[in-house]
Amino acid sequence: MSLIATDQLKIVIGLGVTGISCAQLLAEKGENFIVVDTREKPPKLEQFRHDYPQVKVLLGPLDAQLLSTASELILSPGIAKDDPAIVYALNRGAILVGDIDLFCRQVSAPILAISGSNAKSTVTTLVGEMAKCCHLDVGVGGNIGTPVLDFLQQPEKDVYVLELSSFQLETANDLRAKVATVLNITPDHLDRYDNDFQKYYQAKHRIFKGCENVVENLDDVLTHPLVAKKVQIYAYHLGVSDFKVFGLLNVQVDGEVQEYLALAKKPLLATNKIKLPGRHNIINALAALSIGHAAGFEMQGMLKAIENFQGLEHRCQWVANKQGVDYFNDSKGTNVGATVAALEGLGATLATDKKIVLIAGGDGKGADFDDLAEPVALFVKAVILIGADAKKIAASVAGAQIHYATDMQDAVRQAAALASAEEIVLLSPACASFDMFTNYEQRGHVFSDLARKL
Ligand code: UMA
Ligand code: ADP
Repeated sequence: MSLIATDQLKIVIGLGVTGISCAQLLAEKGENFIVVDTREKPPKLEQFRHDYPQVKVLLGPLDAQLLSTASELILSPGIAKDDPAIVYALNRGAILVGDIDLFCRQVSAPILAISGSNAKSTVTTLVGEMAKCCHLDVGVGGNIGTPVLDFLQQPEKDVYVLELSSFQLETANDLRAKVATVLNITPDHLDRYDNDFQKYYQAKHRIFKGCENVVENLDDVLTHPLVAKKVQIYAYHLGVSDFKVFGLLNVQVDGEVQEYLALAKKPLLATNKIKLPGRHNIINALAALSIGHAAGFEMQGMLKAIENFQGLEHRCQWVANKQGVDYFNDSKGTNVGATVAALEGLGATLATDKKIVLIAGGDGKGADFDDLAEPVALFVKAVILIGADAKKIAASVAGAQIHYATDMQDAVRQAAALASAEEIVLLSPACASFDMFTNYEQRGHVFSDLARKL
């Protein structure tokens, strides 16, 4: 077989929602392509075969020889680009692209691109709500769920707000976002990056390639981009607002000090009007404001969106009050940085003698849990551990009161016995759920149902 790449064949790698959206685009364009997936039975295989009977689908380990016959490899985010078969094909002249680049080539509306280790879905959704309140027709998609190419099935929007994962950014060369931001960076997905935090950081910072405006979180130095001087920089932090910097401002109202979101030392919205729980959500509101401002959204519409926004399920979501104890479902807290933010964010809202009972544990994805020690010491009364990495977490928070639970029911029962009125029971696992649950949503539902039934 000739190993020389032809300019005819394109290969879509992965038959998940991204791969299917890529296949749809190529089929509509009449391109010559096949689809491969390493799994023996990708979940949507039957449906795909039904919808695209003419498209060849090959399953099983990636075949380096086959891939090297393609002119273009269209890679799904769930597959790493350093897979040996892919590297082999690239060395023989194949070009690597992802769905984000294919999308950017097709649309001319501005793209607001949002990445970060945590808070992406919350901020992306809130920026989308801001766009709506500013009477813009908006598409909200990417890692949050809707593959970006699905937007090509509809008339072009006024603006696209895209949540982008490091996996998606690995193959994004042509993003040229109107506004690009990395909200925060703490270790996650290190199993995909050879345990090398710098590789993960570099993948995230690809979001800034060719962008017009950047938004920087001054509280996290790792979000500061290396960009050309002509790129406009907007910034925010949880400190005092300054000229061009979104932040906070204390204002005297009826003899009382009231905290406001602010810009250029002008108060915008009282922070007690924000419905999302926890201090960490104040920085999320400031991030969304800065992104919207950089995109040219009108201020009143943005503030109305913040006031109306109830937050997303499984993200420090209040689910019940039983015997005076508030129960929060933060099942989406799937890494250490997220749980640290949830503890600090909710802990700051408690009276000094009140504490959090934390339910944590699961599959830690190879993470180091040591950063949990400080917020646990400050805000946590007891830690109830579940799942595969329970012992590893216990070793990192050794000074804390630790209990083990056999399952979520046992964990919630123990938490209810430990928490007192005006305290909090928080599920924020710092881990993926796959060792005990189908996904983080199921884990969150199980916890919430148990809490409501107490
Ligand atoms: N897979 C294989 N072999 C293949 C192809 C995929 O084993 O040949 C596995 C992957 O390792 C992964 C799963 O199948 O476990 C799905 O991978 P995929 O690339 O087909 O994923 P999609 O269904 O296209 O969904 C992707 C994102 N998934 C991933 O990045 C793993 C979705 O984010 C995203 O919503 C969707 O595109 C639309 O843009 C999910 C996610 O978990 C929610 N993202 C990670 C996160 O948020 O932490 C990054
Ligand atoms: P992502 O899409 O990046 O996973 P989400 O908005 O779904 O982000 O939030 C995931 C988790 O991140 C939340 O459940 C919470 O524990 C944590 N989190 C929320 N805001 C922040 C923040 N500003 N910094 C760090 N962690 C946060």
